Amino acid sequence: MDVLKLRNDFPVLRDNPNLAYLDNGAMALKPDCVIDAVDNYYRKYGCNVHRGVYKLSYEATDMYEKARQEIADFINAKAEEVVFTRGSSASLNLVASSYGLNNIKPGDEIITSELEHHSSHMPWFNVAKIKGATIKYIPLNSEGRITVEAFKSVLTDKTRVVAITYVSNVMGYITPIREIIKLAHEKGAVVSLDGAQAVPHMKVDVKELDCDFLSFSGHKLCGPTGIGVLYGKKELLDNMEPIEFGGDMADTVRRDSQTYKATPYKFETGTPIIAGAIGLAKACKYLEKIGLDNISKYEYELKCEAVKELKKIPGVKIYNETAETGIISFNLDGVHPHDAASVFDNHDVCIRAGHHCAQLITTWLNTIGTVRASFYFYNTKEDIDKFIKGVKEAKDFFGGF
Ligand code: 7TS
Repeated sequence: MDVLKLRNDFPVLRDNPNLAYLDNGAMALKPDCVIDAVDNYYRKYGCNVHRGVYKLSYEATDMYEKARQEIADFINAKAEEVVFTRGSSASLNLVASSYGLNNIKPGDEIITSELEHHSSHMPWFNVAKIKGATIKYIPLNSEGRITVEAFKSVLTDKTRVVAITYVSNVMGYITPIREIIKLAHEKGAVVSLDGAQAVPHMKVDVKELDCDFLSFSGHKLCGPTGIGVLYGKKELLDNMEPIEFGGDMADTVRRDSQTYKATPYKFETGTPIIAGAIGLAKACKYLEKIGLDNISKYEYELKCEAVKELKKIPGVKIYNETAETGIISFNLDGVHPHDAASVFDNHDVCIRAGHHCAQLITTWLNTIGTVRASFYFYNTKEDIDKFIKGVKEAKDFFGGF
């Protein structure tokens, strides 16, 4: 993996050579090939799909459906199992609103965890409230991890759904998901996996995992904003009701009846996110070329190097030293995470601070928030140097905690 060559694919990095972009957990930067794919659609096609009876629209439809197939290949799914959404939040909500509201009954149990992003946990909290079901939290171990043993301790015959993250956006831990999915299936429960922080960084194969649903966002894997994916097993999607109704998803509409198109179209109401899908397919190809295994290995190395340097600075509390991914969450003694982040900004280091839309885990950590550095394949040792310099300057600035 030639990182310096790869960096050159990114206009933001070319235009800002001093920038250390370490906010990849929030969003990844976009390479030329993705921007060009979006640009090409708007310049050369710019028309709608699935409805025009003219060549230009047929071609745009082909591009859009080819994108679906390529994205399906990326996660080893079938094209009809890929529903385009606005992003992870929309995908996770779709599962809860469609599968959840139609299948959960009073007394049923939904297992989730305190490592969830709000978008994974809150839709099920809502379902539980409406349907009279119970939410059960997997007890985290002393490091804040989900273990298989802890999962077993909350799994019962009443478990109907497991809504769980694959990689935590705050702690960067990888959930032991294969075992959990197997155990959940033995009880007849379905698993809604939040892949927002996993799919961009490691090889994810839905067939191998046997997950029932997988949600992820395009913008975190070098794709455009406004596009995401809900993967669902075909037999589940086929039996689910749409949650939005109208254009393009309808089959027949009469005064006293309405029917819908087949999966996945029945979930894609209105004009779809055409440029987004085309750009996302290009991003998947781009990442595949680099190699997902190379990406995860490299990010982990960067994280280990940064942790080693951080540990030399007194007053730095790292919350997730053993994370297997490229995410570091930490705080500086006595310094509000947002204050620390503004010092980093003065040094052209982009990081995120706060609760990261995961208040259950920041509460568990007994803090109002953390400072988070999150790496991607285009980050370098120089970025780490700038980051560590930022930590030292913050320490000096706030009075050498
Ligand atoms: N799930 C996880 C694990 C996430 O990290 C995020 C976004 C989402 C769901 C929601 O994704 P969206 O594309 O619908 O917004 N996480 C973050 C983050 O950590 N910093 O900014 C956004």
